[in-house]
Parts: sequence; C-alpha cells; structure tokens
Amino acid sequence: MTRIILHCDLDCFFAAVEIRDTPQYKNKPVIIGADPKEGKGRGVVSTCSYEARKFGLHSGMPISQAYLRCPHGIYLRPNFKKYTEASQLVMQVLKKYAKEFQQMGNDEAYLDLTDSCLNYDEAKENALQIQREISENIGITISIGIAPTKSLAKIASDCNKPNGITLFKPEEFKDLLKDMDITRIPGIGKKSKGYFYKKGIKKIGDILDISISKMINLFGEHGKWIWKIVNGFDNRKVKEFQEERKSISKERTFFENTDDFHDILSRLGEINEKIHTTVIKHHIAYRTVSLKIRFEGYLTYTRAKTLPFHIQDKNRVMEIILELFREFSRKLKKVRLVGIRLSNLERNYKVRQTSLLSFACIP
Ligand code: TTP
Ligand code: MG
Repeated sequence: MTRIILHCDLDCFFAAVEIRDTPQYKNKPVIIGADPKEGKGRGVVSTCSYEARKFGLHSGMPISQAYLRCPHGIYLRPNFKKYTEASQLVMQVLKKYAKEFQQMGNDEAYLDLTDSCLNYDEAKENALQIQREISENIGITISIGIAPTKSLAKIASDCNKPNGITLFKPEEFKDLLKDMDITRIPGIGKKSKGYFYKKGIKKIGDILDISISKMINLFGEHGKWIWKIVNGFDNRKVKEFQEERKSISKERTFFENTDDFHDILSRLGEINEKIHTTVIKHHIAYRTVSLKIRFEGYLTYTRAKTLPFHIQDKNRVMEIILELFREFSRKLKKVRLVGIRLSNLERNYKVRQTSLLSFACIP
C-alpha cells in the first residue's frame, strides 16, 4: 500500500525566531552565530535568514567569511533557550496531526498520515493547516514535503523553502526528481558530490537510469542505499527512534603512565577517530561529550559538556575534549587512562558536520 509521509522542516529556524521577536529584522540579512568582530572573529554561522543566503552565506561558514560577503548584516549570538521553547511548541502542534510522529533534531519531524488521509490532496490540506497553526501560534514558518517514503519526503520538504509544500505523488516522483542535482539526496553534500560526479552521476536521473547492481559496483553499500532512496524503496517506519545504545564510548590505558601532553592528546585523537567510524556508519548524532581521565593511584574523573543540539562533528568533539582537559592540565600526577563518551544519541541524517564526508567509510 502506498504510504503518505510528511517531512516538516522549519525555515532558517534560529533566525526566524529572532526575526519574530524583533520585527525590524524582517526582510533583512540576519545571521546567527559567532561574533564577527568586524571580520576578525572566529567561529561559524549557525544559520541565517534567506536574505543573507542571497549573499552566499550558509550554516557552517566561517563568520569572518560571512562578514566579508555581508558586512551590513545583522549578526546575533544564539539564544538557545528561546529556540528550545519554540521547538517544543512546534512539536506539540505537529504531534496532534498523526499518531506516528518522529522528531529529528530541533527543527524537523516526520508524520505518517497514511491512515488518516484518503489521498495526497487531503494530506496537502493537512499540511496547509499545520503551516497556518505554526505561523499563527508560534510566529515562524515551516516547509513540508509529502511523499511515499521518509527519504523522499525529506527531499521534497527542501524543494520549496521557505514556507513551501511539495508533493511527490507515487506516480510522479521520479519525473520530478530526474533533473535535480544529486546533492538534493540526504547524505550527499557539496564536498562528497565530486566522488559521484567523477563517475558520471550528476543528476538524480543518472541514478534512475542505472541498475542497483551497477550502483553497488560503483559506490558499494552507500550506492545501494542511494539507489533505493531515489527509486522509492525505503520502508523505514515513522516512529520515535529508540537507540538501544545509550552511549558510545572508548577508552585506552597507557602502556606506561604519562604526563606528556602530546601523548595524551594523540591517544584522545585516536579514540575520537575510532568512535566516529561507528558514529558515521550508523548515522548517529550526539549532544553530550564526556572526557574520562584516570591518574596513577586510580583517581578517576569524568567531565561532560552538553550542547543545545545534536551534532556529528569530529573536530568539535576534539575541541570540547581539549576544553574539558584543561582543568587537569596542571595536575602533577601522571595519566593512566583516557576515554571519550558520546551520549544523548539520536539517529539522524541531517547531522552537523564540518569536515567529514558522510561516506568516508566506504571502501
Ligand atoms: P537546519 O534545518 O539545517 O537549518 P535552518 O532551519 O536554519 O534552515 P533551512 O530553512 O534551510 O531548514 O537547522 C536547524 C537549526 O539548527 C538552525 O536554525 C541552526 C542550527 N544549526 C546549527 O547551529 N549549525 C549547523 O551547522 C546547522 C546546519 C544548523
Ligand atoms: Mg530547518
């Protein structure tokens, strides 16, 4: 039976909340992120309004670069408390529309309307109603994709942002997809597309034109999954993700206790690499990063940092570990063991990455 899945994704979420609260910001380039310090600032753009995107700004861009491109923009530091409140209100609205509801991160969710709507047109009426309710009650906009699978609904929700509704009806989606660039597919980013381009796969139509075995030959397991997605073979259900695992951790004992900072750091780096092989393979995002450290004499400490949203970012983890480590750097004792734990897990395709290619583990 054909399913009717909705993917709902808030538009420029953090920026939208700030614009709602300060109407003078409306229709202006608003950038949420680190302090640009007139171009000398460090850190990145969290998100920005669609006006700012016209200048080429986007999430993850160094804030100094954003400032160069858009010096007249309105630069704001994030206010996570406000975003968490808005996110909770949005999720309460979305939950009312379907028994099968799955939140992903802070600004997106899937709904399964197969049992409650007769057809796609009726689902579109529901989507319009959702948009109205969120705009009237919370004051921000949301884009919605409607399709027979979760991955197609996700591609659809991104097609007419902001405030759009995109239908991929079962009999139409291949036609609608065929001329789109492959970066529309979740998991293929700007950095990883070169890998596909080199083998002549540029448009989604190039994938639709070849067999699954050819895709497996060219790109291994990742290729197989991509082929399935665009051909509508993704039967993952809409349900709250329950990761049996509560955390992922690794630790290493030193051969000989050490107080050499470089030794300790390189061991933590190795552990971080190992953990991220698992994390990438299973599309896991995390919010809490913990450092464990044991000194000679068995004195053991753990220190943790919880972020406001889920990430999958190896470099950020290392930065946090260094931050947490600083407290111990003047201890006179030697270190016996170090470990990293990632917790508050979520399985998510839209993960915050800086330098990782999502298919880095493909042979
Ligand atoms: P997204 O849904 O990726 O972005 P968005 O809602 O701002 O824009 P779009 O209209 O394209 O959906 O992420 C949701 C929020 O998460 C975003 O408002 C800010 C935060 N975020 C970061 O802090 N860092 C990041 O790298 C990304 C991608 C998002
Ligand atoms: Mg969004």
